[in-house]
Amino acid sequence: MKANAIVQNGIVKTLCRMCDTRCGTKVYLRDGVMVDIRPNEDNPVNKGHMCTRGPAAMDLFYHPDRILKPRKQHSDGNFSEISWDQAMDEISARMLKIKKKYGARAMSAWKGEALGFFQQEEYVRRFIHAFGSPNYFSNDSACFASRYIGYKLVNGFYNSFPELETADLIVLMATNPPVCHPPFVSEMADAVQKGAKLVVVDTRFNPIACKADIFARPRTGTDGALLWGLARHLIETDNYDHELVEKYSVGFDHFAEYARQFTPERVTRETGLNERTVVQIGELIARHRPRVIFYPGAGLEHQENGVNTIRVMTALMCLCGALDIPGGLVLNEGLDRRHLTLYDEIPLLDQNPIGADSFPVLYDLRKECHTMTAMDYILGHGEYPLRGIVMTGANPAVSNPNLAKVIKALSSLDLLVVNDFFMTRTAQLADYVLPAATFLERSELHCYSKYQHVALSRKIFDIPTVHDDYTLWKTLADRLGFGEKYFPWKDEAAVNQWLLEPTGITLEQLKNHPGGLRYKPQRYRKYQTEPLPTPTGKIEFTSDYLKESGLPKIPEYVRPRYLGMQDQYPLVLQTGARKPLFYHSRNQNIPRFRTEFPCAQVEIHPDTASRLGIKSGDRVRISSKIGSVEVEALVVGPNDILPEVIELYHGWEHGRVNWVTFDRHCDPISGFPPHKATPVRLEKT
Ligand SMILES: Nc1nc2c(c(=O)[nH]1)N[C@H]1C(S)=C(S)[C@@H](COP(=O)(O)OP(=O)(O)OC[C@H]3O[C@@H](n4cnc5c(=O)[nH]c(N)nc54)[C@H](O)[C@@H]3O)O[C@H]1N2
Ligand SMILES: Nc1nc2c(c(=O)[nH]1)N[C@H]1C(S)=C(S)[C@@H](COP(=O)(O)OP(=O)(O)OC[C@H]3O[C@@H](n4cnc5c(=O)[nH]c(N)nc54)[C@H](O)[C@@H]3O)O[C@H]1N2
Ligand code: SF4
Ligand SMILES: [Mo]
Repeated sequence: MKANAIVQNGIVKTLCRMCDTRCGTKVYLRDGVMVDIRPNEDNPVNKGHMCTRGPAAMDLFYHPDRILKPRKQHSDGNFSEISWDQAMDEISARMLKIKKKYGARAMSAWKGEALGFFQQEEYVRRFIHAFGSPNYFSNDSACFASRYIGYKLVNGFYNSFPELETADLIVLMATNPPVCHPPFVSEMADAVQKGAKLVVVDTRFNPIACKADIFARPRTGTDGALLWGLARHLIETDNYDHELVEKYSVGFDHFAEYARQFTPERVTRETGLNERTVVQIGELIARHRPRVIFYPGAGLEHQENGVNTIRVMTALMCLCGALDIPGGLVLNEGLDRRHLTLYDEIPLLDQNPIGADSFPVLYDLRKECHTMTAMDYILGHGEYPLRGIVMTGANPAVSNPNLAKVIKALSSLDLLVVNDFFMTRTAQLADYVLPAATFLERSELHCYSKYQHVALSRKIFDIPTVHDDYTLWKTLADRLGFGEKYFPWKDEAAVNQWLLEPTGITLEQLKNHPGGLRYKPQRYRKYQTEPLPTPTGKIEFTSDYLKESGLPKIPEYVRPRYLGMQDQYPLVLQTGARKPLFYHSRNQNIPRFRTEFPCAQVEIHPDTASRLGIKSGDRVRISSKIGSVEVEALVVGPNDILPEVIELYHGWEHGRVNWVTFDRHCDPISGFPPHKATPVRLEKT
C-alpha cells in the first residue's frame, strides 16, 4: 500500500476515532510508517489515558484486506476493480436515472456510527438535500437519539451531559462505562474517591457493579417503574427542589399524581427487585441530592418505551435540583459555528421524508429518517418507492434489525453504493464499493459538547487511490450538477475554515493546541435567568408538544411486551452489550483481538442452561417470531445474568443476532427498535 505521510519521522498529535470518544493521541512515525500510537496528555477527554482499541488504528490502516480501489459488482456476483472516474460517472448516471423515473426522493444517503455526529454527518445530509431528496438515514435510528430526545423534551437541551467528577451520587442505568466510554470511568473514580456513592442498575453483572454501593438487577425493560418509584419517594417525603418546581417548571401536579401509584410494592412487583433495595436507593438520593446523576445507556434506549424512561429519569434529576449545577446534569452549550445542513434553504417537507409520519417527533427534532421503515419502502410497502442508497461507514446487513428483510431490501435496490474499508456483509450486496479513507486520512473539526471544547484532527496520510468522504460527496455533486453551488470548497481544510469562521477560533490556533480549546466557559443554572429551549421555556414534567403529536403527555410507564408472551417465548434476548475490543461489526478482522473473542457466544444463566440440557461450548439455536440464529453457548455464573435473560453481542459477522430482532414495536417517540427485549426460545442443536 502506498501511503504518503505528512512527516517522515516524528510525532503528530491528533485524535483517535476508533470510537466516538475521540481521545487525544500522539502518532509516532518512522520513515513515513506509523510505529506507535500513544495518548496525548493535553486532551481534556482522556487526560493521558487510552484504551486498547486506540493503537489498533495501525492494524486497521495497514490491514491487508483494505479496499484501495473502487469495485463494481457484475451480474455473476463477482467484483472487479474500476477507476474512480468510471465509478463516479456510472453512479451519478444511475442516480439521475432513478430521479427521472421515480423522483429525487427515491434516492437516499446513509451514514453509520463510524463517521460520527458532526461534520461528516452534515456532508451526507447536505448532499442528499441538494440532490432533492429528504431521505437521510443513519445509525441514529438506534443510537443515542432516544436519550437526547428524552433530555430535550424535559429541559430543551439536546446535549445534556452529567458532570460526573463532582457528583455525590452516581446512578448508572443500563450502561457499561468501562467498556463503552472508558474516560468516564476516571471521572467516576474521582467522584468516588471524594466520597460519592455509586448505584448500578443493570440486568447483568457488568464490571463496574463490583464497585457499586448498591447493585440492582431489575427485569429487562422495567426500569421506568423503578424510576417512577424513586420520583414518588422524593415527592411523598417532600424532599425535592421546590424552587425549581414552582418557578421554573410546568406539569408537576400531573406528574406527581401519576407517580403516586408507584409504591414500593408496585415497583417490586413490576421490576422483580427486592423492596428494601428500592427504598435504599430512594434514601440515598434523598440524602445526596442535589448532586445526583443518573446516567443512562443503550439498555434503557433499546426498548419499546425508552424515551419515556429517559424523560422520567431527567425529571427525577430536576426534582433532585441536579439540573445545570456542578455535579449534576449540565445543559451544555454548542459552538456558534456554521452548519452544512440545508434544512432552512431546502426543507423538502412536502416530499414526505421516510418515517416522518410514523415517528413525527424523531423527524421534527432530529430531521432523521427511519431506517427500519426504509426497508418497507424499498420493498414496495411505502407511500413511494425508495430505489437507491449511497452509504458510508455503516454495515446494516449486520447492525439493523430483521436481517431477512434488510438483506432482501438492500439486494433489490436499483443502486447501492457502499463506502467502506472492507468487503463487509453490506458491501457484498452493493453495486459499487468505494475505498474509504480512515480518520488518519482526514482533517476534521470535533466538538465535545460535554467539555465545551473544539479540536482539529490531522490528516497524517494520503493514499493516492483513496478519497476522503468530503471528496466523495463533492465529486458526486460535481457530476450531478450541484457541486459548484453546494460543495464549492476545494477540500476539507477549506470546509473547516468556513465552519469555524463565526467562532473567532482559527484553524491555526487549533493546530497549535492539538488537545483542543474551550469555546465557551461553563455556565450553570441557566434556566433561572433565561428561558429554556422547550415549547414553554420551562422544565416540562409533562409535554403538550407530545400530546399534539398524538402521544401521551406524561412519560407513562408501559410494561414490556415480552412479559405477556412468556408461554410461547419463555426467555428475553438482550443484544449488543458492548465488548471491549470490538466496535459493533468492526475489529473482528484484527487477529490479536479475535483471540480474545473467537466466536459469537450467547450468555446463559446456569439454571436455564441445566433445564435445557445446555453446556458451555454447545451449539444452540435462538428463535424469535421472525427468525433464528445458531451460536455457541456460554454458561455464565449464577449472579452474572437473570435466569430469564440471555444476551448476545450484535456485531458478529457469523452469528448475526439481528436475524432474530424486531424492526417492529419501535419506540413511538424515537423510533428505536427494542434491541434489548426480544421474546425468544432457546434450544440445543
Ligand atoms: N467497546 C465498545 N464501546 C462502545 C461501542 C462498541 O460497539 N464497543 N458502541 C458505542 C455506541 S454506538 C453506543 S450506542 C454505546 C452504548 O453504550 P452503553 O449503553 O453503555 O452500552 P451497552 O454495552 O449496550 O450497555 C448496556 C447495558 O445495559 C444492560 N441492559 C440491557 N437491558 C437492560 C434493561 O432493560 N435494564 C437495565 N437496567 N439494564 C439493561 C446490559 O446488560 C448492558 O450492561 O457504546 C459505545 N461504546
Ligand atoms: N441487535 C442490536 N443491534 C444494534 C445495536 C444493539 O445494541 N443490538 N446497537 C445499535 C447501535 S447503538 C449502533 S450505533 C449501530 C451501529 O451500526 P453501524 O453504524 O452500521 O456500525 P458498524 O457495524 O460499526 O459499521 C461501521 C462500518 O463503517 C466502516 N468504517 C469505519 N470507519 C470508517 C470511516 O472512517 N469511514 C468510512 N466510510 N467507513 C468506516 C467499518 O468498516 C464498518 O463496516 O448498531 C445498532 N445495532
Ligand atoms: S476510548 Fe479508546 S477507541 Fe475510543 S477514542 Fe479513546 S482510545 Fe480511541
Ligand atoms: Mo450507538
